[in-house]
Amino acid sequence: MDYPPANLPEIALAGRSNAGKSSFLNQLSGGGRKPVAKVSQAPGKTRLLNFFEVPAKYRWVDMPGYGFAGCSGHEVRSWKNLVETYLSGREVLAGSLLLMDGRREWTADEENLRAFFHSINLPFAIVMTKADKMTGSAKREAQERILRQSGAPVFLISNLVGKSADEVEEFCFRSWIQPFFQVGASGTSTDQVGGFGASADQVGASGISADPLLTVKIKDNQ
Ligand SMILES: Nc1nc2c(ncn2[C@@H]2O[C@H](COP(=O)(O)OP(=O)(O)O)[C@@H](O)[C@H]2O)c(=O)[nH]1
Ligand SMILES: [Mg+2]
Repeated sequence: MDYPPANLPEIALAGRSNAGKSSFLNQLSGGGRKPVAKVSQAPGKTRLLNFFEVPAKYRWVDMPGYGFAGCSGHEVRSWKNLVETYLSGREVLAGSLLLMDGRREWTADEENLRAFFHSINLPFAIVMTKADKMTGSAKREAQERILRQSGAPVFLISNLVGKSADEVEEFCFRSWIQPFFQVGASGTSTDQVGGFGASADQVGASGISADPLLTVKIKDNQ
């Protein structure tokens, strides 16, 4: 597969179609004139990996959504091939966020992803979206339930109200991105991140690139 150069750490965004992945990236872009990620009106149509760079710091990788009711075996296989190849083979992958609508249940799809992250030793956190549509007690109940089911840190945010995505970005940066640079700098491992002059001093989402750097198309013949 033809990915961008392996010179920056990456965080993968996983989640069902319509979970709010594109909206999350748009919120992180800081309300610039141009949204960074297209918000989908036709769920399930994205069959690409989209790389969004926070220059010289890291990249978000928006992965195609899942939710396989009504999908053919071929579509499911293509999705699995693209996503699993990227997740298990990408040397600069630092962590993953699993986004889900806060009003939905933890299903077999989420459980399969959790097990896959676990099998490849990839740290991950859950981001529950659409908190603006939930009451206070529903929020507490859902967050506790998903915490139990996922065994991972859980954030509950709204992509439409306030700046709650910033808290998630801070967490990713502190937990996954900074350690990645520190390991690279000490020369103990990760040769591929050495010497490219990137700085990990601060979160830089406002500098997120306006368009995906590169998209990787799913192969249609598997
Ligand atoms: N109320 C509300 N709607 C949201 C939120 N996040 C996303 N949406 C809406 O959910 C739909 C799907 O969002 P999108 O970002 O395209 O999801 P994606 O398929 O995961 O990229 C769009 O209509 C968004 O406006 C949120 O936090 N609150
Ligand atoms: Mg999207």
